[in-house]
This record gives sequence, C-alpha cells and structure tokens, in this order.
Amino acid sequence: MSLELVIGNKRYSSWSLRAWLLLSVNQLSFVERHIDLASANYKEQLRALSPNAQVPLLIDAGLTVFDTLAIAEYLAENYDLAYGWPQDPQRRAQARSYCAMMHSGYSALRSECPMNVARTPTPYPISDKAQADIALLEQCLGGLLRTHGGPFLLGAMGIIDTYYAPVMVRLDRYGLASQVSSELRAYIARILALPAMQAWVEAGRQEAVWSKLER
Ligand SMILES: N[C@@H](CCC(=O)N[C@@H](CS)C(=O)NCC(=O)O)C(=O)O
Repeated sequence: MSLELVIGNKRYSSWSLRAWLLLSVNQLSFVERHIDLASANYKEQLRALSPNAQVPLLIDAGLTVFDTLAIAEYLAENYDLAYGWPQDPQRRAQARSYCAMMHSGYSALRSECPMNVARTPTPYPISDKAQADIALLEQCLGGLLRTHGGPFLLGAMGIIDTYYAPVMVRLDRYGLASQVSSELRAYIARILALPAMQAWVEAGRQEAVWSKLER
C-alpha cells in the first residue's frame, strides 16, 4: 500500500511543505490529498482524519502519523532515507535540536510573514521581535553553514533542511534575505533551486489567493 500525505494549500501551508519536501527529496512514492484550509468545513475534514486536526498528516497502511516531527521520525525509522538524519550521533542530535527549535520557535517571524510562495519578493516592514528572529536564524543557520562548510546546514542535505525550507521562502519573499550573511543567502538560493521546491512553488502559484494570508 502506498503512502498518503494529506496537505493544505501549497501557496501557504508551511508545515505541509516540510513533510512533502522530505518525502519528495527522498523520492518516496506517495499520494497527495489536499484540504483547502480556506474552506468553511476544513476543520471537520481534518478532525475526521487526525487527532490534532491539522496538516500535514501521513497515512501508511492504515496508520495515521501526525505532526511534522513525528512524520520525520516515522519516515526515518521505517524507510531508507537518502536524506534523513545524519549518521553521526552528534550531528544527529544537532539536527534534532534545530528541528525542535524550528518547531517551537521563531513565532514573530512566522506570524508576521506567513509563508506565501507566490509573493513577489519585496521588502516588508517587520517588528523588532521578528527582526530578532532573523538575527537568531543568522546566528544558528549561518553558524552551521560556516562550521560545516555547506552546501546544506549540516553538510549533506537532510531532514533539518526540509524543516527550515519554509523559512527560506519567507526570507526571500518578504525581501529579508539582504539582512543575512552571504553564506545564508547562498543557502536560501540553493533551497529555492531544488527541483522539488520549484515544483511546489509552481503548484502554489496556481492556487487560489486567500486574502487573509496576503501581506
Ligand atoms: N505542529 C504541527 C503544526 C501544523 C500546523 O500548524 N498546520 C497548519 C497548516 S500550515 C494547520 O493545519 N492549520 C489549520 C488549523 O490549525 O486549523 C506540525 O508540526 O505539523
């Protein structure tokens, strides 16, 4: 039986992108199911599918796995991922720490600049708190790129890169990339150039605009 990934709108759903990108870069075969998060009954649809009533969720042979961190762990444990957690235990611990940090942090940047893959990159005014999130991103991600020498955050591509991909979209689309180091700017370009990312962005551009999330 094939894997099924339930996702939201490609234009806006950053958490969906994380799981979708992980499956895609690893070339796992999966079926996509879409739920329009702008529809009136989207929550009912989600409640019928998953206890957390959010996207993404992964269905594998009748088992429902929800929340991106659990999905990443499930895939890493049960599938042979070319781009998963690092082999080295210390790097693996680092990767997990930075993913957990993404999962629970950067809230000002995330709420002020919703992911919108179709936004024309133009400068956008942000608060001091969101500015501090960017400084932290630079310190953490720029630091990883300088320490490990790239091309991805811990050297080879992995779950950590899929986890930060939506933030790279934000930095680019809200004209914020000029505020980060050349290493991080090159990394943003590298993530956006991934064929899977380009496919997601193109699909997102074709979707309906949801004015609530347009800035
Ligand atoms: N912690 C969850 C967050 C998932 C999440 O916030 N998904 C958003 C879409 S990007 C969602 O389902 N929003 C609809 C809602 O919460 O009602 C994860 O890691 O998967």
